[in-house]
Amino acid sequence: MRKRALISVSNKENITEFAKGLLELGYEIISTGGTLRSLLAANIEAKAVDEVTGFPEIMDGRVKTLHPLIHGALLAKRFNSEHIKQMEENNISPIDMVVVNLYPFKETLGKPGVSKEEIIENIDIGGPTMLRSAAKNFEDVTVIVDPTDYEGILTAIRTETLNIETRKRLAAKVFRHTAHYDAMIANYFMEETNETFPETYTVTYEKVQDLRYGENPHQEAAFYKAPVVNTLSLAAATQLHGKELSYNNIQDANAALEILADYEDPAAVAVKHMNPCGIGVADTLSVAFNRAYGADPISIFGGIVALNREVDSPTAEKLSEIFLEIIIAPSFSEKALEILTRKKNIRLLELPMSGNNSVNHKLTSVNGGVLIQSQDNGKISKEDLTVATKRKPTEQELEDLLFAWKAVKHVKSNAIVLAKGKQTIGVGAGQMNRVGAAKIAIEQAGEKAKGAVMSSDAFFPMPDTVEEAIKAGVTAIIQPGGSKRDQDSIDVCDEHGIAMVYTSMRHFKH
Ligand code: 93A
Repeated sequence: MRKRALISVSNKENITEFAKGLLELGYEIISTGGTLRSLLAANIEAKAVDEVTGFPEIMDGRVKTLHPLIHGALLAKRFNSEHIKQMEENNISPIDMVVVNLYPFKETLGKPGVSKEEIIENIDIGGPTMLRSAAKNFEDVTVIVDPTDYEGILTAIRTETLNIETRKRLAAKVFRHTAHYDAMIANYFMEETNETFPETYTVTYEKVQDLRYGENPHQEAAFYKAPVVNTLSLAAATQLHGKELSYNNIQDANAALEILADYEDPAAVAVKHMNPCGIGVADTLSVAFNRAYGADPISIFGGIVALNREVDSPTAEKLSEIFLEIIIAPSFSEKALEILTRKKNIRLLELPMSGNNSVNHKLTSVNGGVLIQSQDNGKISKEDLTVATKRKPTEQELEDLLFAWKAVKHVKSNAIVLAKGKQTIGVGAGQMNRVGAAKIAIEQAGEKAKGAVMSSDAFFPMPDTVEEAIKAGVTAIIQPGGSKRDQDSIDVCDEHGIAMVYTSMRHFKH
C-alpha cells in the first residue's frame, strides 16, 4: 500500500522541496487548505484533508483535521489485530507521516497593536493534536515538527535508515515543542487573569547557545532564554567583537545590567563575581567611567563594564587601558569601536537599554525545586527617609546617601558601601557579619573615607559597624532601621555629630 504523509504547516519554508522528495519516494500527500494551495501551486500532487474525511473545514478553519479518520489513521497500532480490524470496519487507512508546524502564537503576541481575538485565533488545536497522536504512535508513525529535520529525514528514507530510534527522537522533540507552545499560551492567560503564583508554575526556555563549560571547566552548561525577552536581557544583545561569552560572563554581565537599570544619568558599572567593584555617575560618560574605575582600580582588572550611553572615543581610550572581559553599552561610536577592537579578546556587546527591566519573577533553584519571588524593585527617594539622629544630613550628604543606597542594593549581603561624589569608594560584600563587611569597605576607601557616607543593606544589630565607620571619618549613614538596639547606634552617631537616616526598606541579596 502507498505510504501516506499528512502535511499541514503554517511556516511553509522548504515545504515544497520536502513534499517533492516524499512524492519521489512514493508517498501520497494529504494536506490542509493553505498548505494544499502552496503545494498545488508548485505542481505537487496532493489531496485535500476533506477528501479523506468527507467532512469540510468548518468554523474558519478551527476544525480541519480533528476527525477520527485522521486520528484513527495516526493512532492505530500496525501490529495489533484489533486495531487493524477496527481500521477496516471504519474505512480508515493508516497515515505514516505527519509534518506539522503550528499557528505562530508567539509571533502573533509580538505583533504591535495585535487584537486579543487574533491572539486567541492563533492558538493551534488541531496541529498539536496531530503531533501528539503521531508522537504517541512513534513506533509506526514519523512526526516532523521542525523544518530543519526535512532534509535528514528524506536522506534517512532514501537510505532505509529511518528507524525507531529516530522516530522516538522526533517524538520527544514534539512533546517538548507542544509543552513549550502550551506554556506560552498558559503565560498569556496568566497575565490576562492577573495570576501571580498559580498552583503550577509553567516556564519553558529556548536555547540561545551551548556554553563551553559552566561555572567551572568540569561543569556542563548552556544558555536558555525566555520566549519573550525584555530589552535588558543579554539574550537581546548583539556581540560586535571578541570571544564567545562564557557562563560566568553571562552571570556577571547580567548583574551589571541590573545595576545599571537603577541609574538614569550617564553611569558606568564595573562588576566582579556578580558584585559591583565600582559605580560612577556623572554628567558625561567618560567622567562616570573614571569614577567607576577610580572606585577600585585593582578589582576592575578582568571585570565587566556596563555603560548606559553610547561609548565615545574619550571613554573608549580609557577603557582600552585596562584588561576587561566585556564592555556592554547601548552603542559604540565608530571611533570607539576602532579603538576597542584593537584588543583581540575583549567582548563588545551592544544592547539597547531604552525599555524597562520588567523581569517580574526571579527564579532561584534549590535542590528539587525552585524559589520564585518578585524582582527587588524597591526604590527610595528623599521623602521616604526618616532622620534618626540629632543632626540632619546636608544636601550634599543626602545626595551621596541616596547614591550609596542604590549601590548597596546590588551587593551580596552582608553589604556595606562607602560613597562620595557619585562614586563608590569602598564595597564590602558577602560577609557573614556586618562589621566585617564594613571593615573591608573602609580599608578599601582608605583616606577617601573621610567625609564619605555609608550605606548598609540591613539594620545594625549592634553599634560596632557605626563605630568603625565613624573612626574612619564617615559623616552620614543610611540604613533600613528597625533593630531592637537602634538606639545604641543612634547614641554613637549623636555623640560624634554624625547624621543617620532610615529607609524602612531592606535589600538583602543572597
Ligand atoms: O484551527 S486548528 O486548531 N484546527 C485544526 O483542525 C487544524 N488542523 C491543522 N488548526 C489546525 N491546523 C493547523 O493549520 C496546523 O497546525 C497548521 O499550522 C495550519 C495549516 O493550515 P493551512 O494549511 O490552512 O495553512
